[in-house]
Amino acid sequence: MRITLSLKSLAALSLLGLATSAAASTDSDFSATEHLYQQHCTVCHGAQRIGGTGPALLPESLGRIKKPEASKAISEGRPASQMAAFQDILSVEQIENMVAYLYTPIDNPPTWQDSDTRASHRLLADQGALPETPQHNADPLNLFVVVEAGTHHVTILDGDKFEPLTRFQSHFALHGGPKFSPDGRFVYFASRDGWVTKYDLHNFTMIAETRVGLNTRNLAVSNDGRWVLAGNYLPGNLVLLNADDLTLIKSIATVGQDGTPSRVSAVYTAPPRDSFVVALKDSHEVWELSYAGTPDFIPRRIIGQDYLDDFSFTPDYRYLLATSRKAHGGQVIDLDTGESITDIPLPGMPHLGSGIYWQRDGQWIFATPNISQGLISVLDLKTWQLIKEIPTEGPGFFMRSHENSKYAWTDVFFGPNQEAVHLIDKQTLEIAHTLRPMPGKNAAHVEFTNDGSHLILSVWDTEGALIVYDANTLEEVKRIPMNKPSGKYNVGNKIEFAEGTSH
Ligand code: DHE
Repeated sequence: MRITLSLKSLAALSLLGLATSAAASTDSDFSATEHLYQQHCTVCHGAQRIGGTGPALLPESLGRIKKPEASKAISEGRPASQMAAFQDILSVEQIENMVAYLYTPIDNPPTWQDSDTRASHRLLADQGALPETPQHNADPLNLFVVVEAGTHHVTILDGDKFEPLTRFQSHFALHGGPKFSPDGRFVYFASRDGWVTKYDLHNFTMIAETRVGLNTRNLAVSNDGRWVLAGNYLPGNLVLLNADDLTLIKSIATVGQDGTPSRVSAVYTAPPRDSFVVALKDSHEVWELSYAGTPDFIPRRIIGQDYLDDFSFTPDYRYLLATSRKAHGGQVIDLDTGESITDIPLPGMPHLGSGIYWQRDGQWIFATPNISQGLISVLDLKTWQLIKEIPTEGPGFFMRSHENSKYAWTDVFFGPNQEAVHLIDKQTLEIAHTLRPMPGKNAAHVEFTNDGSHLILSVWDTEGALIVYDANTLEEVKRIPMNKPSGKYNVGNKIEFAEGTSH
């Protein structure tokens, strides 16, 4: 039931900076719900519900989630996210009121236009005046870019000595892998609240920043180093930037061919195809935007069998492997022909963006963690047959390996055993070792050095650490205390699109 707000409650809301017309059952319910939102939700979802570390909570962004599902997410939390369970904190009625509130449009929905992007742009250094060679003594291809989620900082680490070289503040809640210029000199970050930044790893200097939207998914850099493409949830669009200085080239509204506006699930570069590949979240479409020659960035639309939340490529970038909610499994899209193959046997909620591939008996295979079940699915990339399901101590988030390592490392991010990390033998497909780097604390993301001799693991805790292991003996080499270190990215591995790392 939609109730008109009293002037008093509108005034109270306006004091809170929230012009809204939420529909709870009465004015006082509404006001109470509003306070509950402020108390429990703002820190992750933003005061104006436009998202922060958590997604935006506006009717526009909740379109694909039915109300009972939203209610369940509030009560029980959400796997694979920081979303906590509120069933012991809020009553059933309070949760229902919250759902009604979230599905009510706000009076002045926040917008973000090209003019806002242009106005936000800042050039922070004159790139042309900076030295073109590394102004440090470390191997530039063995640097690690470490995202410290707890403090919103980034540390640049020497990957031979495992010593921090510099540290700087980032925008709020960096998410997804930072991406690099093809020579490894520049790194580009995207924050959940829409900021794209460019940083010079030769000179340890921030070059430029631009805000491309209110809620951003991730970004990709073209293989020729000329373009940056960011994908947004809010507004639902792609934003193309000049990679030199991050000035806006154009924004492209992500509207399906049937006219449905869509958020962007993810955008990646496909180097052998000279193109960006984009998955739309609210339409069954994959877009390919070529950046070869003098590109017009008009998307080629490929129609999938189902929504695509995230995806992985095959090693030759011909096929894209995505989840399919309809088939309760996976769908494979041939990027050359645009045709789809469905019924790929992937149970639960595979986290395909974290999947990795390697060779076994001369055949490419692909393994993906699963964020709802304690198993790793292993597929043959030629036949798309499931080779094995490897049981783990709980659902996992990330997977990593290196072509010189015999193990694929995977965490147990969710559930009571989150302190564990499994090392899967890449040939026998058995768990060869289970480590518990800091008992009681969440062992998470792993990244290898460029030569694969060592790796760094994040212990995701306010009193967490980076732990350096010898990749062969599995001995701990070093421990660097850190507040919630999340992803780490080795420059060489990333620019080589090395086997075992993320795209
Ligand atoms: Fe991520 C990568 C989507 C929640 C940490 N995550 C990605 C990518 C996507 C994605 C599409 C690949 C982008 C890229 O590398 O360019 N993540 C999602 C979600 O949809 C999900 C489940 C819910 C959401 O709210 O977005 C989600 N992710 C999380 C978290 O809760 C994590 C653990 C903490 C955080 O920072 O929010 C988290 N995601 C990461 C990290 C990567 C990532 C560290 C990069 C991994 C890599 O090795 O490249």
